[in-house]
Amino acid sequence: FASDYETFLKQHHDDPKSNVGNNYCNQMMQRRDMTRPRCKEVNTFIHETRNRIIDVCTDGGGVDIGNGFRNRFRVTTCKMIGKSTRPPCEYTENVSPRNIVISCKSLPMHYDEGQ
Ligand code: T3P
Repeated sequence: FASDYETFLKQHHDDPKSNVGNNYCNQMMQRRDMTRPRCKEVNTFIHETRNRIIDVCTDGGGVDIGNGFRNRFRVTTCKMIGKSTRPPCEYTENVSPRNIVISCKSLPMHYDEGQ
């Protein structure tokens, strides 16, 4: 499952939060390859250490909710503006600590929203 983990990190891990100029989401979605061949509509970047993210997959690091583990992390969620997923795409960003859910196969694999 190592490659799923690498993909998870590429799409969802950015710590410390990169300083990429005036539009974080537009830059990061492109840099992390989520705007080709189509733009991904919603994607969250987690600004926490790898170890804290890996820890979420254990009972100590997150609350087991059956389909994954929940914890409160600092994140930036990027949302595509408009309906067309044809690049180039524009994104808005929402920055906050929020409850998120990560599903694991021993390592983090998949991002979900928490409540
Ligand atoms: P992935 O499986 O590549 O991690 O839920 C569908 C996809 O959208 C899934 O992608 C997770 C991603 N997503 C976010 O990253 N943040 C969000 O807030 C939501 C709702 C979805």
